[in-house]
Amino acid sequence: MPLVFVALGANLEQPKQQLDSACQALSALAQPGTLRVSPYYRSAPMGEVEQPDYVNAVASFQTELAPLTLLDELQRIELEQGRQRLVRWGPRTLDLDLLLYGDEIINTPRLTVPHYGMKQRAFVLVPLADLAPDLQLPCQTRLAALITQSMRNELIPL
Ligand code: A4P
Ligand code: MG
Repeated sequence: MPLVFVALGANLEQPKQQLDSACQALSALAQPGTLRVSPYYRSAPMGEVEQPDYVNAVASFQTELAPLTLLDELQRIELEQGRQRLVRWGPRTLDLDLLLYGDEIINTPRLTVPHYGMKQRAFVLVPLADLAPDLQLPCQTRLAALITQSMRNELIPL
């Protein structure tokens, strides 16, 4: 059964609680006993939109769900936690991005895996490495090779 990694981000309405609730919801998608969650980090907002700091983390679990079914479920959880899609890269109560689905490379109109931005984002790479320090990406790059000290300095552990 594939091991999947999901990035969590929130910067509205008690972001830390949003992540706690999201992890509870993710546990229902996971094979029992397989859900792991990284430490939470505070991170400055990426992008041009002025908005509050984010709380970010990464979760991993094994699942029987096919990729697009998993995406449906992630979007359902976002909506249940009050997500409104107003501005791209704008503030949100909860963002769940599918980072990795086993070793699969997926390019469909609704789903790109590995997630397109993950290799550049400290708030994704650092918690991902907390869970899986020896991970190798489907492109054969070692995760550890992508993480710099300045990326680590960008994040404040909560
Ligand atoms: N989609 C395609 N591939 C995926 C995937 N692997 N996982 C499609 C999830 N969704 C995927 O996403 C838009 C569409 O992407 C979806 O309909 C899905 O079919 P969205 O969640 O509706 O929109 P978005 O999140 O605003 O856009 P995007 O491009 O996903 O934004 P990002 O890249 O997630 O950036 N700063 C900090 N510090 N921390 C953050 O977490 N997040 C963002 C959002 C901006 N700044 C941030 C953070
Ligand atoms: Mg998103």
